[in-house]
Amino acid sequence: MKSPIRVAVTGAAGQIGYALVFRIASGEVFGPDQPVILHLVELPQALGALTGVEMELDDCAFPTLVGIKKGSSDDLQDAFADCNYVLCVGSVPRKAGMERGDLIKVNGPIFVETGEAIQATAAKDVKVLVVGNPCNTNCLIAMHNAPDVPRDRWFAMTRLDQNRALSQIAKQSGAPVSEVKKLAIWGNHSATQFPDFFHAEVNGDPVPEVIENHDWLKGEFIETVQKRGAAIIQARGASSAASAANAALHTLKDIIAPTPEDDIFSAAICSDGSYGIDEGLLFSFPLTTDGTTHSIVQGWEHDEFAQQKIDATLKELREERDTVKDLLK
Ligand code: NAX
Repeated sequence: MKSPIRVAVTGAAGQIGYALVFRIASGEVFGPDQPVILHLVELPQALGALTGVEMELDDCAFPTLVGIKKGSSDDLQDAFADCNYVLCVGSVPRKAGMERGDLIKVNGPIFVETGEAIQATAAKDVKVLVVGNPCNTNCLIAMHNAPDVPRDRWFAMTRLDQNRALSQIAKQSGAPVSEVKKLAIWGNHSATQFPDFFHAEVNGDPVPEVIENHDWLKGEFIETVQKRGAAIIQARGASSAASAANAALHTLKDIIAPTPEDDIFSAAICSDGSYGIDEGLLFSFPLTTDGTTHSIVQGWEHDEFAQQKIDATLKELREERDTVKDLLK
């Protein structure tokens, strides 16, 4: 038996957390022969609810779950001690009347503490995935406050956007979702993101050839993906939870296993300056990995339409970075 890995999940008693931790415990991500110790982290007032989650995990009797540690957001250094993965799901949700800038300011200090604690006590090989919004900029803040943790360990989640885009293209083309590949998300996990249909393929053919209605691709498709989160809130009366948890697990699988040769995955990572994106910004790109080292897919050309979309999401991320500049070390 391998030695256990430790996976921390903040906001573990929230709706995404509840949809996430059982699947991690089941062995679905790290495999049936990889023991896992879960570090479940919550605000002090949610620790009671967290005990209920812990009891249910016990009651699943998962063979791969060999330990549970409960942690409080009051003591993140203890909560993240020796963790190999830290999934930052918990953050203050956007309330009615709150501007995006207000949300960034409320959540920023949480991610200062998160970064400091990861640097202080997490395992040397730690990888961090930020889900809590605004996830790109929260991740940027945490990364800056953990300067000793290499920059290729930081990810903010855009897999949900990628999956939403995959399923829209599958429906429109009539192909199964498994035949849609290379569908990248560029930029911010927000309504400015650019789901790049130009480089996507269905059964190996370019999407703009398979789907002849380019007005749909440039209009309704992009808008549906950009505004899917809001549409789900309206329909369900609550924000995406199962699909968001699924995307978080999907991202972990994306980064720990080699990418299939005919595909890419998307996550926001620390830009190296590729495609003219400011170095150091947390920006979503098309990525591939050998299971250890990921890299940005190079050489994709963008026409004027696509470049305008990328410029718009870049502008938004620069503004977010400026809003939190006091928190960046
Ligand atoms: P919930 O409000 O159901 O759960 C959040 C949980 O986090 C709560 O239990 C709360 O007690 C806890 N929490 C808050 N601050 C914390 C802190 N400082 N430390 C530890 N725990 C803390 O929200 P949920 O629906 O689970 O969403 C969680 C986050 O995911 C939100 O920020 C949401 O905006 C974000 N999302 C991100 C997505 C993405 O694609 N990147 C999509 C889904 C989701 O909207």
